[in-house]
Amino acid sequence: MSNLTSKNNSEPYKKIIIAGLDNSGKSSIILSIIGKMNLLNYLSLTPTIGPNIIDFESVDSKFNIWDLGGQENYREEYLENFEPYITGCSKIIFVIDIQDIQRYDLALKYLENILKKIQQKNLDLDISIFLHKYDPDLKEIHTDLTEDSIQELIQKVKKLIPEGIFFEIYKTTIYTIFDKILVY
Ligand SMILES: Nc1nc2c(ncn2[C@@H]2O[C@H](COP(=O)(O)OP(=O)(O)OP(=O)(O)O)[C@@H](O)[C@H]2O)c(=O)[nH]1
Ligand SMILES: [Mg+2]
Repeated sequence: MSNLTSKNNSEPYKKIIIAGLDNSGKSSIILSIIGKMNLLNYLSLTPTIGPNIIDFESVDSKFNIWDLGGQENYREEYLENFEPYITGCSKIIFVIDIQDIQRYDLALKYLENILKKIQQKNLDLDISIFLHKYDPDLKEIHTDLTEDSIQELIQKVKKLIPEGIFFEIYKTTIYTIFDKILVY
């Protein structure tokens, strides 16, 4: 995916950050959001190197989507100096791979660290949490994933989000042409 910079129109872009651990599915989600849903696009994705900014125009709005590649060294870099990322940002999408049970705690820690940065700045933005890879046959493949364990994860997420920040939690998957179900 290339960086596009088509700022030839005066209408402001809405800045959206999409963050989460490596391999959680962020770049795949972006392909779904921007409508590049052919299989080859998904299959040719490689781990994102640092931040990748994608300009996207829908019928009535324009967006800069900041895809923050989630490998550990990049995560540390962002958190060391988060200012350029959150400046002007109106929404953060935080992606948790629901199938990566072993790394829930690591994902939650990363979310917590990002939330701390937001609190320090008193920013006016909202947060969407995507419980991603919530594929149609999820519970058949992952018999260790029960409704209870998912509810527990949702409760942990809710606890982390400070009072006064608007948030929503969704189940998402690229397998049903991007299904998005509001769960809270
Ligand atoms: N089962 C399943 N796999 C998915 C889904 N979405 C993405 N994937 C797969 O997850 C892997 C990682 O996807 P990416 O979109 O590259 O993940 P990423 O979060 O951008 O990773 P980094 O760029 O390293 O931060 C790929 O093999 C995708 O095909 C999904 O909804 N379900
Ligand atoms: Mg990526």
